[in-house]
Amino acid sequence: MKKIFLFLLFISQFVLVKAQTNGIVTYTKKTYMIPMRDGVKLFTVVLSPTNNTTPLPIMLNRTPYGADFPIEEDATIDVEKLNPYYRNMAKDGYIFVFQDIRGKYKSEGTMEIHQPLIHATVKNGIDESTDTWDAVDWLIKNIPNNNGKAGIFGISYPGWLALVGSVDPHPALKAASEQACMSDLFLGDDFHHNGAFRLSYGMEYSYEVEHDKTTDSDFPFPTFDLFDWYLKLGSLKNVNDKYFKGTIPTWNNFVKHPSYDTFWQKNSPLSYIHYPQIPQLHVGGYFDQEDMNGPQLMYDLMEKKDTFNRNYIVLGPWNHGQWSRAKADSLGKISFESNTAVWFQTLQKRWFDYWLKGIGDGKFAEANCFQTGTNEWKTYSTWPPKNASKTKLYAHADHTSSFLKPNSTTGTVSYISDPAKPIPYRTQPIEATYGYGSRWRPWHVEDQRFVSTRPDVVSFIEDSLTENLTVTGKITAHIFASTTATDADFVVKLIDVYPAIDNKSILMSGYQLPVAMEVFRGRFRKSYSNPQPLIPNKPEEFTIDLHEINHTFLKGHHLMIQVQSTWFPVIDRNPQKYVPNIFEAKESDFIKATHTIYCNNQYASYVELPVMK
Ligand code: PG9
Repeated sequence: MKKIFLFLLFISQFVLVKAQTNGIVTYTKKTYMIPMRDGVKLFTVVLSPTNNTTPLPIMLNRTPYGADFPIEEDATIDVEKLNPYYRNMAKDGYIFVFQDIRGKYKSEGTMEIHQPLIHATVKNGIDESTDTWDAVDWLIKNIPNNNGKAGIFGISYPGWLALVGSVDPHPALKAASEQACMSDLFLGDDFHHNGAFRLSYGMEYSYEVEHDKTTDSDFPFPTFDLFDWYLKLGSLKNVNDKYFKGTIPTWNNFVKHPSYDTFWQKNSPLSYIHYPQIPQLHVGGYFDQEDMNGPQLMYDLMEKKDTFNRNYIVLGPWNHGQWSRAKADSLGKISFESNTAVWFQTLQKRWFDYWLKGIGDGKFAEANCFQTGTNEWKTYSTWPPKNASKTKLYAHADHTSSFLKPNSTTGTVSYISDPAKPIPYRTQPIEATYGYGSRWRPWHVEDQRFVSTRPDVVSFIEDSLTENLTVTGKITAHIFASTTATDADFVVKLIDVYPAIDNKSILMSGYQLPVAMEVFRGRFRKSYSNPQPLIPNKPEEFTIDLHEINHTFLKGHHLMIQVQSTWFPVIDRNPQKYVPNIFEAKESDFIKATHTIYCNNQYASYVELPVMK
């Protein structure tokens, strides 16, 4: 997420949807420098309904991406020009507050990306939770006509800020909605997935936020298509040697902490978030290209201790933050057959109206999870639902997959993985992540036919389904594999293959939609903290969490398992020769290797599916 999105957050006049306002026609802008407990002042924009005299709740959004927007102090803005994300709330009256976090844009202080909460353990410790507390305290005391209640919401980094802002909250903070927060930056989400480093994202994002604290910065790439640029970059040590020169703290941390050491463990919300202290609505997208894990893991974590029933989740068919747009009826070529953004924004309003204004009966479904395939919203009293039965989809050596375990004692499938010829993770050109024309946002639903025929991609396809098959909950791959080298990555995809002639939409015929996919870095198979080399030619089990989905494979479609070992440049190249720190690998450490997937009775590779009865 970056500034361009935040800009839209404020003035989306290009997507006007005319609707009846409930009396509120304009909002007035005021700005403040709000003092924190250590004297650092944070730049804050307040939008209040013009000439409001009714006590209204405060909705807080804290951000590293620039809270200000280009209208003058005391100027008014037409309610219809506010972002659709919260426009329906604005029409009924809220006081919206946008705040630059310390160290970014117009706020004082210093920042480094995503620091852990420390206030509970360090005397006089300051963190984003205490800053939220101080901001709420000041707002409640100083903003005219507030009703003494505040809510906090946000997407991505602001989603994480909503999550941590509701830890040890100010008594006036009554409800929160973390949306696409990140859960653990080593195990999943933005910077690493299962220990594999997200190169293009990690490099471009850390530069964006930390190169110049007063703005967002685009790395000055000399080419449009970055596939070759990243390939020629060679070893990751060249990033600091040639470009960053040690000036980007988050990059330096990547280099210093190549495994799940105490730095990452302390940094992880999994270590400092325990239970929902106020009502929390987690919101996530199945196809979120940045923070797919966070909402699922945070819901799950808090749910274990949700004694007051304050913990709720919404999962939709979305990419990163897509629910905040005016329209979300499709992603790439995948149609959702309804405007899911409007559906969500209506729920979001109901949620905050209840907790902050006392409107409604407060009956919210525990889980609202869109079902892709059938394209229907479903509600569940537990998430994932308990009535799914775990079913194994096996890979067979003849490149088929089926629910039957292989009989043969010998089946295997091998391929050569060459770090010099990595597989693109999406079709070229690989535009800069947030650059002009970037197709970063829909890549999770890209048709996989562009790689399926490569010799270093192996596929296992099932017969066409004779009836619909609904898979709801966590998908886990169990891949038995070996390599001729001493390290390897395994990318596993569960793919919905559309019929050769799709009568529903002929243009979708044969489409290969990845409904779940993830990478695993082999060295971490036993421990993320103590990586170990693979033993050449020894089959081992790699257990890979492919996250939660809710998908119906329609009658006539096929299920397909696909495995490959490079996903470039979103994932850095595993040298395949084990070295203690891949950020310091030499060019000569990057070697070709033959990887073997085992598909036999002794070592049966499979993907476990929670199939709904
Ligand atoms: N995904 C972004 C992020 C990066 C790193 C940490 C937290 C968030 C974002 O969109 O804000």
